[in-house]
Amino acid sequence: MRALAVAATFGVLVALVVVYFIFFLESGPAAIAATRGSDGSADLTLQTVPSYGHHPFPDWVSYMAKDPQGKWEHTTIFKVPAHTLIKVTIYQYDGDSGLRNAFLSGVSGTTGDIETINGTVEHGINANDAAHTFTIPDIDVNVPLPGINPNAKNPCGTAPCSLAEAHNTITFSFRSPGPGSYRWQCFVPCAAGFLFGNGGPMQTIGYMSGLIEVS
Ligand SMILES: [Cu+2]
Repeated sequence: MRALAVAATFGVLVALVVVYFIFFLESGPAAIAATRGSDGSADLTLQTVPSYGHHPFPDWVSYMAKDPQGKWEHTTIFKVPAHTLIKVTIYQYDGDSGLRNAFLSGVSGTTGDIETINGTVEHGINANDAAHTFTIPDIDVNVPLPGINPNAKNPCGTAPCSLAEAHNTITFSFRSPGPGSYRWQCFVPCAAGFLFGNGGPMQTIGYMSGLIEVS
């Protein structure tokens, strides 16, 4: 009887571990592909939202990405071609949280080391004005995204946000590296309600971090 009980308990534990790994492996968001431009470049269109507004974490900040059909998807995994100019547009709808390290308020790794913010060329922003960053550490790309005016009358509530709601439009380009999987993330501690702003969406793929799959 004792051997049987031990074997049954062991079997249940093994089954739970298997289920855990299956959920872990399948819980990542689906990847979307960059749209190929006629000039050989590839386009990525993203938005940063103050609250996702849907299950399972409606009040978390998040990135969203536009798929080639023009539909907003809740993913942070992007497929881009290797050694290609990637043109990025980010519609930023969130208020500022500020950067702890002002170094990250400067633009690096983009074409000309610049970003354009609502049409104006900038080499960086005031560290206190940052809502999020788009950063790919392995290839030194860092782009700070300024928060919206705190007095804006039409802030976005639920993702995906629309262009009629208060936002900043940020554009920049960078050259993709060789094939591989590159981590990217936001470096603003923007996770409201978490210890030092760094839990929840800041440590969950699909919200404030993701992968750039280069092939
Ligand atoms: Cu962020």
